[in-house]
Amino acid sequence: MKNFDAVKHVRGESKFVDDILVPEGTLWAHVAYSRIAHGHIKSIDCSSARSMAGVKAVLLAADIPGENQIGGIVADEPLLAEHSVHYRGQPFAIVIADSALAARYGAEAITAEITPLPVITDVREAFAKNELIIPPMQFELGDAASEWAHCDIVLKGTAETGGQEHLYLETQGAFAIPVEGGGVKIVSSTQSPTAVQRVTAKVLNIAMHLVEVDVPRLGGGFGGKEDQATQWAAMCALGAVKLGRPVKMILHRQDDMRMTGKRHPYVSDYTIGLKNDGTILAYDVVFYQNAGAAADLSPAVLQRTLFHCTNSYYIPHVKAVAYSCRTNLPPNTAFRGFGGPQGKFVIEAAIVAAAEALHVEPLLIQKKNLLKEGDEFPYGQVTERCQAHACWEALEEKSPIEAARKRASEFNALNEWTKKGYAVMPICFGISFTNTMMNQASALVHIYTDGSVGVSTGAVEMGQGVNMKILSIARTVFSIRPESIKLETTNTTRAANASPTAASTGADLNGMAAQLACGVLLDRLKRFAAERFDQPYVDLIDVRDEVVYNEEHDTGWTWQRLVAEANSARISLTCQHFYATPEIHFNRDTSKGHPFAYHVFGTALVEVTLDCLRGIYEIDAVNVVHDAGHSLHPAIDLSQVEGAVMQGIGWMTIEEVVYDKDGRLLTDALSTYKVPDMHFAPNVLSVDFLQHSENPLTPFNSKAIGEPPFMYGIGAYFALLSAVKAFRPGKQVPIVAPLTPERVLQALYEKCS
Ligand code: MTE
Ligand code: LUZ
Ligand code: MOS
Repeated sequence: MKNFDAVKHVRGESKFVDDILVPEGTLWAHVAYSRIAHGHIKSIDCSSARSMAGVKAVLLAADIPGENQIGGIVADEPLLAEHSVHYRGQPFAIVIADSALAARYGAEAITAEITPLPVITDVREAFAKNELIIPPMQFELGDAASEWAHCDIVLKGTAETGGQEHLYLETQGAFAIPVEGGGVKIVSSTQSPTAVQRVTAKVLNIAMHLVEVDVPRLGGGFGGKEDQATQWAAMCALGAVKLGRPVKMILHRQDDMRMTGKRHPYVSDYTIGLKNDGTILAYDVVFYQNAGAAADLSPAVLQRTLFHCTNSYYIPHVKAVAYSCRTNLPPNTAFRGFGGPQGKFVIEAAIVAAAEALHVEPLLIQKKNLLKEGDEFPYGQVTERCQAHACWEALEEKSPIEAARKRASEFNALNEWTKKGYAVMPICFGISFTNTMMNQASALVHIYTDGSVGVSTGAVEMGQGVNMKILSIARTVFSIRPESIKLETTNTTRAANASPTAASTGADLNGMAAQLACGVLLDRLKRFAAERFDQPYVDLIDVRDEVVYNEEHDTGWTWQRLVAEANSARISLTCQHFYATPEIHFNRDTSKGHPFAYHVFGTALVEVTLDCLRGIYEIDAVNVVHDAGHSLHPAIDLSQVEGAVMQGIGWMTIEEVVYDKDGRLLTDALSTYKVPDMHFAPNVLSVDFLQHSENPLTPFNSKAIGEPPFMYGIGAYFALLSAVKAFRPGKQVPIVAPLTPERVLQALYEKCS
């Protein structure tokens, strides 16, 4: 089945928020934001803005009828700054005007007098000043402190990873229409319609049932719209209710880059202890997360860093501590991998350092310590259906690692100014929201009297193909043509109290709910048919390819006939179903439990070539064996892996988010923020799916795919590092990502201290 969205996307027919035909009387909103990273607001002067042509209103914190609060996990973030500002780009006023341009000019005419306060951008400085968002978190297995004595070598090190701009093609935006009774209908580009509904109701001081949120699709989210799409929708809703007119806001790219949070940068200190044979005995790690100026999703991200701090390895003694540190940067937020990549980077850095000390290839240590069935994670869960070795071995067969090692060493012996490097990157990623309560979803399925089907769930389509996957589930259950099924927009009145489409669980949770709902409807129809055909055993009625069979005989009834007859017999053709992941639990006090429904495994081999004169590089080949279970849609899953790999490589190599010491984003446009393009993509990006991987907790044994393959990109960093070391053997290179060409040149030519 082709992804039905593809044709519309290519023709430009898909409708995003900015494409909606607006009714007459629609107004446009634009935000005025702080140009200072930290300070007290003395006054805000809106007088000239208010008198400008086309400007209908300027709204400030005082105009909010309900709570001026958008914080999800911690209530620490106002919708509009009132007394103080905490980052550059923090909104403090909304200008509403009769054109987008007038609103923008209005916003530019607003001036704020702000008394500056000291600005912190550095995470270590924030930690030293005890600027913590939440108390520290800790995961512990065994007793690392007393294990060092049993190790042959013990190494200490530091590793840093940078931020990352989401760069969804569709910038943040929303459109709100006032409705009778004081309510509002919002079309939002959000991964979490329910969060938009909840926060808008709170801000407007109205009941949630007065706020309807509709999400047709997103032009990408990548986590950047899990929490941070809410504020723009709430602002539009505020304007719509205040002025009684529809209000629309679409952020300009540069404003979006300045105002919204990104992937969390981390600085981490580790100690790793091994035996001479490469067995890892103990690992101690402290993570310092740069949260930005408010909590947003940082505590959950921080915790996932701990969940994934040992990546794909079994380490018997682990102590991992994590601090979420407050700085004067825009609040950082969810981004594909959700803290997992930051955790995995550090253990990989530790293994590479250990390999150098033991004079072995890192892959020997990686393979030696790979998770096996029954191994315990630091959070107490035990591996089940562990595919770590299966993926590694399948990769060996597909693309022998020894051959890559030989290619590199032979090439490097012959070439002085160009060096090749390679790295293996195994992954293991837990699937479920780590907050157990969030692992629930619902589906509402209507069969119409002509046999066509409409499916609504809480899942948001953001390019990841979740609609197509749910469609294929419904099609498999009903055994009807895909054209007969439509995935409806995601709407809070059809799927209430939905979790965000995040944590890669969209297809798992909503797919299960849809499968159950379709199953109930089919069963109802079969029972009805059994009665009509005097068949005492319902199981002997079958619907296949839109034909109804009784004991394998064609009854002459089509699917359409069955549906129409059932309707005439007054049988309900609608079903709503709920799904909650069974068996999962987690004790937050002890940090032990069984938080994940299952784990996704995989292994990648990354090969690179480094130009040691210019510091630039090419990613030659990425070979992947990935565990997608029984893929619901192999073409979609393939593209998810390909996209995630490129996004991961970008994070590790050329994507560099830079703030100056005053908290000003210097990389606020695509001229200064570099992302991978087709030329940067590897010549070979080959993905094989692991065969025979079962996974009973999902629709048809599938596995979540959205985030895990992002982490293969980490292999690019260590492949490049190995090429650097081939040019300068023994050089102690600071482990700082991204490894931009500038950093490569420093590593290649900096004098040894
Ligand atoms: N793919 C596309 N094309 N666009 C996106 O925004 N988001 C990623 C991933 N793949 C994203 C994407 C992230 S961060 C997540 S959590 C998952 O998709 C969410 O969708 P799923 O749960 O349906 O896999
Ligand atoms: N969001 C969230 C997530 O709220 N909890 C999670 O565990 C998670 N994991 C990945 C991505 N988003
Ligand atoms: Mo994805 S970071 O869970 O939206």
